[in-house]
Amino acid sequence: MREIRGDRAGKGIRVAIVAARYHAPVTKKLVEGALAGLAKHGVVTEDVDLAWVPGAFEIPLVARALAASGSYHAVICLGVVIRGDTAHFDLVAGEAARGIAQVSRETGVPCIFEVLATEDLSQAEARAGGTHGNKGWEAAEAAVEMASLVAALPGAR
Ligand code: INI
Repeated sequence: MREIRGDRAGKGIRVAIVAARYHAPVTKKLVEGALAGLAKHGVVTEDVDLAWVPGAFEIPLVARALAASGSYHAVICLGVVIRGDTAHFDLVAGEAARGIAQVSRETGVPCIFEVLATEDLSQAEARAGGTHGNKGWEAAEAAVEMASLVAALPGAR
């Protein structure tokens, strides 16, 4: 049996981050966490690009363009959707999740989903450098591992 694994050696891995400006103070913390996590795992700053979109609903379109460009080994999607803020919470959060998953499968480029969907602002803050860690950092680790795993799969270019 051969076990196929990714690792967390990020040197040479090019990453795009798509971040939603909605709830910007929290999303910025996620971005900071992602950048710190990428750097910790050896991804150099010159190999990271960051695109801001208005809200989580817009993430899939930009993620798709970046993933399809062939310029990146992984795309990290960051946003914050808070149930209390909108009647269309489920639509925004659902479309972001569905769209990002679709981009990943269609392009073959790992798209990491860290769009927080929480009941209130304090739950989001807790996951963006607070008591529950920083989901941006976790996204960075997932991006590096998935980029390495996809490169190790049979038939990988
Ligand atoms: N976008 C978010 O990223 N988070 C939210 O909590 C949110 N709320 O509450 O509505 C939100 N809405 C904007 C949406 O993502 C689009 O930008 C907008 O509908 C324009 O297409």
